[in-house]
Amino acid sequence: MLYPVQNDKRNRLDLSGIWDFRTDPDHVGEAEGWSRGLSGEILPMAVPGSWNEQYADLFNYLDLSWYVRRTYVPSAWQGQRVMLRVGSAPYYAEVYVNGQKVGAHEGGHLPFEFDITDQVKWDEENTVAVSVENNLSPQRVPSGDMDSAIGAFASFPKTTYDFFPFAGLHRPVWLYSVPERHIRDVRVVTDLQGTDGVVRVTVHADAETGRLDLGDVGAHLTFKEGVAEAELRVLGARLWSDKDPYLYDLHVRTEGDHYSLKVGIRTVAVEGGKILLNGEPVQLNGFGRHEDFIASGKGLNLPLLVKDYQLMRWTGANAYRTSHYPYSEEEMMLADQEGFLIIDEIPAVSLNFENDENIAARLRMCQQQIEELIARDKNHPSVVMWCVANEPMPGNLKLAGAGTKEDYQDDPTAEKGEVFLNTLVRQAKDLDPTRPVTVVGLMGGPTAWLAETDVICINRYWGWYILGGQLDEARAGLSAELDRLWEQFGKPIIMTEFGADTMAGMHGQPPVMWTEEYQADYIRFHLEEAGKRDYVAGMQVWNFADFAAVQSIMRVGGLNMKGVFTRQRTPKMAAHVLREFWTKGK
Ligand code: BDP
Repeated sequence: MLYPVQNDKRNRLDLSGIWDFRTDPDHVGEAEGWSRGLSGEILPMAVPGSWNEQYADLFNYLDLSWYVRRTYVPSAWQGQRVMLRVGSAPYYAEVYVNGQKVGAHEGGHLPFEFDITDQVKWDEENTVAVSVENNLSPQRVPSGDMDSAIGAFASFPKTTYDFFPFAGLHRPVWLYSVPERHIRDVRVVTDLQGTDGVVRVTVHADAETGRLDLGDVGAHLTFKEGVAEAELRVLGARLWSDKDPYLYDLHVRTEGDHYSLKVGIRTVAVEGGKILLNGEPVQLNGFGRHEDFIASGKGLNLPLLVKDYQLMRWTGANAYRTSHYPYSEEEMMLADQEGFLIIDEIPAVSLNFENDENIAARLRMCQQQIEELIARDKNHPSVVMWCVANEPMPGNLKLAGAGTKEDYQDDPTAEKGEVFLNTLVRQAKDLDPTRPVTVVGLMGGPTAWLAETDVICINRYWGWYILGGQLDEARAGLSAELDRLWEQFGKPIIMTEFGADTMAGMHGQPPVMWTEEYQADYIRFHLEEAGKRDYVAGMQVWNFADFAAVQSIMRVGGLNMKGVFTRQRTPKMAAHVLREFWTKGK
């Protein structure tokens, strides 16, 4: 799937703006023809955006809702294929044009599109309607509405994770047009030979011949059954890296079509305890994050993107993980441009393996998400790793355990989880053999679940969920565990989460939990211990900023407060500690 572009052959019309909106708790909208226009209690609703943040009354509403917008389609587009593309609509969406259903999509955070050429009216306004619901269900990924979340983790809404399950049209809805005979897909893989960059391009198109151009290098394309391949050699290439994120413009032209994209020439590899970018060891230091902000919720918010990148750079970070779902394509493009190294994650957070029917449904969804994510993000130089699950959960978790086979010998979910996760890891490797693949492991979870991954990614809360208030003991626990994992796997380790909830403005001497001093000391000891170990290939703090959480006794004021910035993006003391470590010598 290609990101729509505006150029000499293609057109794009952004339908972002204020749409008509109405909730449909009784599910009568389809029968009553709401797809042709809403009546009754219509609310103005911004797209992109989450409805939960725009109206207090809708804060906890996750059920069916309708969005409707009218638009002309420019007559200059006649003769082209017209597509309707939705950037993200968690969780299940149906799309209508002029009252006719053109398709449906399941799963949030990934784009989908339909060819609506036959539905378009050229001389009058067209009605675009999207119905969306984000009901929580054990068969969805991520899952919800399950009884397993009890005790301290019981939350409202009833999720299996702590971030708020925002709903709505979170990314732009576009109309775009392509020539009748068009380029369907482009895949770019880059390699290095000495100082030369090798750019291998595969183009899928309805065409006989075509051309590639990248700077002053070009190649002819000859299509066979809709596919053409060519290799470009860039002598003395300027490589893409976090320090110099240089991008080349690649133009693909066929008889009737033209598509261009940015290409970063770089390689990623794993060797022993190191991650290599262009053959040199690199550290992935930064954050776990969320798409989350006041008023926009999980909606694409461009000024916020730019600001967040600026703040991450200020700390000295060069990496982050798209915890716990794919982020917007605009975000990925900014990462290419700004030189961030991304661990790109599907929405598989807190998978569990307890009911065979649910397991099968979740596996199907995870496989779809991996396919859609790799199709979407495969050409971004910033994406250096795929992550196919965050904190899969054994039935009988040994929170502070070592996660050995013996620890889990009486837990049947250990085996089921292993089969499930290995299936995902292998799928990602098959679809993209050029990037490492990981699973982010839960504290105390079975370490066997990480065995097939290329990089050992671990979330650990030494000094928070265990040994809270006891930073010396926590430091010893962390150190011993890091060394044990290195001994067990001999692969690079990234701490993809470690963090302490901190109420901005709360101080203490001695530094007790929840104070800014505690978070600062907590982060400091983690970075010190990591710095002593060559095999630690990155430290990613949980979280970049405070974010909206489901309500529970664990989350003050509806927020997870492990951010080193507040939700409004003011720094806590810990942000300065990161800056001290990560900008040293820069
Ligand atoms: C980890 C999860 C993350 C949570 C975090 C926390 O991966 O989504 O927000 O813990 O509890 O278990 O703060």
